[in-house]
Amino acid sequence: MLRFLTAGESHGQALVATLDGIPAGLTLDFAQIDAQLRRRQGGYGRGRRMAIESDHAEILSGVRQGSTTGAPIALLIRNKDWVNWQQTMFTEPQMPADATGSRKPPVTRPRPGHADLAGAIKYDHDDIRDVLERASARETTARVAAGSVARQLLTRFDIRITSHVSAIGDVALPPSRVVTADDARRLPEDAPLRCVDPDVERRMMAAIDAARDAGDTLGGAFEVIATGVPIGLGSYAQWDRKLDGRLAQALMCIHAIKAVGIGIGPEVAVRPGSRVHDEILPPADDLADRLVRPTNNAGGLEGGVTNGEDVRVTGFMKPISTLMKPLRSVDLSSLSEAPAAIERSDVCAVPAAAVVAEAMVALVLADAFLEKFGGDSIDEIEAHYAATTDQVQRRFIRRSTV
Ligand code: EPS
Repeated sequence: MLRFLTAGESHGQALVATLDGIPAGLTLDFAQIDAQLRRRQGGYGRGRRMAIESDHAEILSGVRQGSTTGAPIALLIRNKDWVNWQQTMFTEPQMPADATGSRKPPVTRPRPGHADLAGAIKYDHDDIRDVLERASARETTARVAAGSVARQLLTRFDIRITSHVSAIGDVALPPSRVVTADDARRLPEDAPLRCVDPDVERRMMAAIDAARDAGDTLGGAFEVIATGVPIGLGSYAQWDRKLDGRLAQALMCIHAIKAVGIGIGPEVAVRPGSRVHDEILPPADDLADRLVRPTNNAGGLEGGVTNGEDVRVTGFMKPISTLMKPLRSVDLSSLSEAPAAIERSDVCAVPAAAVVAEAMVALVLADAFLEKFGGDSIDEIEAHYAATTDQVQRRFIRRSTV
């Protein structure tokens, strides 16, 4: 229902996203898109590039006088750094006479863990820059812009998405700590790492400082929480309709994410069933319109279908593969051993990845929402949504009070 593609290189002119399938009649708050882009740029441990950029999305199509028209929405985010790279990244056959910046030598020493080696072989490039420019996590700025539009559609139906950072390297929140959506929402946007425990956050920052001093990098984990998600998004009926599978793909395809957990995630493998599955209790009182689930280990998904509890998805990120103290590698031009290339980079980008993951979750939930309640205009969707919500509530309100 909802599709998007991105294009653009890290040091090219701009990133673009085309988002197709947003219904007509959604009033868009442009400032909200930039606010999400700003959140993605933050976080302790980022490198100097973020001081250059101040991402802003220009909306090129699909919106008229502030409202979506139902046509594809094209978004463009210019790279401010482009002025420093034109002599290296020009698209014309010959360098334009007015190209600014400098001419960078070819990159020939692949970084272990990066797309460099596999990409250079696959696409038959001698200069690894042809790989790394597109493989760069800079691309995620386009995802966040597209995700912000999806998010505004969800907000219209009171579905809200937040996140928090639960681990940086081996510094983590205690496993017993359940972070609520309200805990995460209370975090200030300019919090250094967006961790709900200030002591743990301080230790996380110290770990990032130590990694930076050692010329090393650090990964970590974050959790995305979506509230207000109606029952019945996704389906158990076919493998590619299971929403947990779709969410896992959406997080797994973010740069450097190596594992995804739903609810308590990998912990399900070690606990007995009695401590994994969330019991089902009757409605709290005669007017309550839903059953009670005292725990949410399932992360809001059973059988690949949302069950009305908060959707909780955790992403596990590996350390960034550009190391200032480089690992051993091979110079592809001579095939001799050589230290991996060093590009300007971040020491840790886990808080940024959490914001990207929020955007990806928004895109997947909006897609599943449109599948269930879809229509061509917001009014049509609102009517479908109201009718279904009413039907579900009627099942649970005790007959004596109806
Ligand atoms: C990245 C390297 C760094 C990061 C970049 C991702 O960029 P640069 O090489 O220009 O210093 O800052 O992330 C972003 C630019 C961004 O917007 O998130 C990489 O190699 O993946």
